[in-house]
Parts: sequence; structure tokens; C-alpha cells
Amino acid sequence: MRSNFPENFLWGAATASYQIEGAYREDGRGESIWDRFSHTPGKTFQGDTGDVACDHYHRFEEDIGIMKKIGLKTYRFSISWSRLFPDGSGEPNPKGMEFYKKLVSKLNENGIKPAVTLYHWDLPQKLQDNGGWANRDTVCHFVEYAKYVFENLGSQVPIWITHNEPFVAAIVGNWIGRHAPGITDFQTALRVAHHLLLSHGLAVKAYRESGHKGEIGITLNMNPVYPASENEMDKAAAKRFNEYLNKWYADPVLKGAYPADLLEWFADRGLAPEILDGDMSAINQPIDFLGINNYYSSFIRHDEHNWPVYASEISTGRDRTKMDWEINPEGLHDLLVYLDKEYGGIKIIITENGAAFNDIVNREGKVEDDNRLDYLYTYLEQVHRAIDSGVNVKGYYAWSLMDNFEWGHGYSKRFGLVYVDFKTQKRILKKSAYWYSEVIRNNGF
Ligand code: IFM
Repeated sequence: MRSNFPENFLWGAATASYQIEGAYREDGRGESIWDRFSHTPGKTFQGDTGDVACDHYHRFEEDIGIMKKIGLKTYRFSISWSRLFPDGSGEPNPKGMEFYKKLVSKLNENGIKPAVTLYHWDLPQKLQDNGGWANRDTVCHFVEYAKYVFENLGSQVPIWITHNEPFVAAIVGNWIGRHAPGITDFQTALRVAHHLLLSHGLAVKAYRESGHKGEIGITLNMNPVYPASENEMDKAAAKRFNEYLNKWYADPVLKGAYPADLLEWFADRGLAPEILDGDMSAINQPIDFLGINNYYSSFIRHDEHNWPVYASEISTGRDRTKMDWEINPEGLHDLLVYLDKEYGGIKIIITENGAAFNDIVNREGKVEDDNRLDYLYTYLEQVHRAIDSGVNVKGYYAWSLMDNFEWGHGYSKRFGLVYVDFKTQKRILKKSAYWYSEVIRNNGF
């Protein structure tokens, strides 16, 4: 059987600034919340930091060579805000922009379309000192930063993503506290989410006003949500969880309103964020595509102890990756079909999908990561199935191009198509990279 993907399908791989760049104090870069967090004892696995990471700041040319070897059509990366504005606002640091200009032109020279994420969690620490995303002023600073990036890179970059996974930035960073800035207050988290969404809408507007003709969207981490049983309480919890994880972000962007039931649920508990006149329409700017990141599925039961949504994920006994995430390829198909229906045939780009496993360099110096290859293969089959049934999926980015700093897990979880020896910075293409290269060459499998 042969599966062909649509013509001009965007085959890519993704990374993010703090996870790969390193050079954390070089050329005038300012401190970000992830520098502060990772340097705080006890916050990351074995105290790992992104100080050096994959040293991509110095090795980007070699890395683009690797992308070319794999045959990537596009590469998704993010910009470090504090490299451009060390204090988050005010005078830009020209050295920072120089780096991204070189990166973008080298990608274009090699025929690899740059896809730029403006915010992948590394807020300048100076802005956090003034309340971070919980402070509405940060929205204005973000828009200024975005405008500066559009002015400098707008003509060279065809694909833009305002935010990566606002759910994670807001909830994991400000309620669960496992990510920077490490706050544990639910109301703050919802306030942060609202400001992230608002800044998305205003940045899209600024992009349109800049006159550039590329495409712009947002990336949401989304899981298909299933009730753990036929029990009414579980079904209600699953509906709530879907609103909490998925619709809280997608609905304002695509429909101009928070999901009414969950908004009321939060309001009843005094948790709803302050929404000013005009906010929802500002968030609801037309976008060119919805970026989705999917790794696993959520099977949900009612949980009396899990304030304030009273919903928890259960395990279903499926195989797991090293992140402990259950592998459920069909879930990606279900999610795509659901989004297509819920948001009227929206164009979708899968901006992340992939798996961490225990990779070992064997005696021949190779990494035979059949488990990752199977993961990618079975998930891609489901993407193809969704496309076959009419879902408008235009691209797929594997997470990640190379092993990197996996946030609180430090360097203990390898997601890359390319193995990185963090002591020597040697790169080794894994078996999955060679396989992916063939998929791209054949536009399918
Ligand atoms: O590494 C992260 C990435 O930064 C955002 N999405 C999920 C990936 C794997 O956890």
C-alpha cells in the first residue's frame, strides 16, 4: 500500500530557542525566565540548564546542513525575545537580530522554509519582575517585539506562529509551577492565559498591518479527550477537560468567546479572568492556519480531589514513551476530525509530534531508534487517514530536529531525529531521520 500526501505538503522538524541555542550570555542576550528557573536549585533534572544546550547559536550552519541532508522542506524554530530586547522592551540589541537574519537567510539559501515562533516560553526576566504575563503591560511589550521582528524578518519568513502552547505557558508555569516562572496560583494562570491570547490577536493584527504576505497562526497543544467510562460524571468531566485543555484557547481565537460552560464554572468559583471590552474581538483575528501539537490522548474521569476542574487523566494500559505518555496514534486522527468539524474546515498544520525514548549509540556509532520510527510512522498514517477523509492538513513538523533541553527534565529525554552528544556536541542522524528523509522524498510511504 502506498500513502501519498497532498502536493506541496510541508514536511518539517521543529525546535525552540531555549532548548537548543545555548550562548545564554553572549552578544548582549538578556536573562529569561528559563535561565532564572533552571539556575534555581531543584527546579530541573540534575540542575540541567540551557546555558549551552545544543550550542546551535554557534553551530546553526552545521545544523542547516543536517536539515538539508534529511531533505526538510521547512524548519520551525523560535526567537529568543531577550536576545533581541535584553530587558523585554526599550532599545533592541542589534547583535541578537543579526543572528536570526543569518539563520533565516541560510535556510532560504538552502530551500528550507523558515517557520518562526515568536514566543516559546522564554519571557525576558525583567518583564517577569514586573508581573510577567499576569501584567497587561506585557501584552504591549510583546506586540512591540513582534513588530520589530516583522520589520526585520517579515520579507524572508513565509510562516509565523505567535505562541507555542499557551496552555502550558499559563497552566504549567503558573498553576502547576513545574515550568518557569514556577508560580502556583490558578487565578494568575487564567489571567496569564488571557493575556497570551490577547497578545496573539494583537500580533496577528500587527502582522497584517505590516503588509507582509506570509501566513500567521498560533500553536496549541491539543489532545483528543475521551470519557473514561459511560458514567455521567465521567462524561461531564471529559467535556469540562476538553474545554479546559483545548477549547479555552481555540474558541477565543477562532470563535471570539471562551467556552460558556467553563467560563461560568470558573466565574462561580471566583476564578474567571478579567476581560475588558474589545478583548475578545481583538483575540478573534482571522488566522491562516491552526498549529497543533499532539503527542498523546486524554482519557478522563471525574476526580473529586482535583480542584478546580475536577477531572483527571487515567491510564489505559497502552505502551508509553519515555515521557510516560501513552501512545495512541488513532487519537491524532480523532483530534483532526474533531477540529475540522468544530472549527469549520480550518487549515491545520501539525507543528509538533514525536516521542522520547532511551536512545543508545551502538558499537558502529549508530542509533537504531525503531521505537521512534514506529511512533512517527503510525501517527503519520493517522494524519493521512484524516486527510483522506477531508481534513485540511497542510504540514507536519516532527518534534524535534535534534535532542535538546527538555525543560524540567533537562537532557534526560531525547526527542530528536538527530542524536546529540552533549559533551562533544557531535550530531548523529538516527535511523528515524533516515526513514523520515525517505518519507519526505516519496511524499508518503
Ligand atoms: O519539548 C516540548 C516543546 O517545547 C513543546 N511541546 C512539547 C515538547 C515535548 O515535551
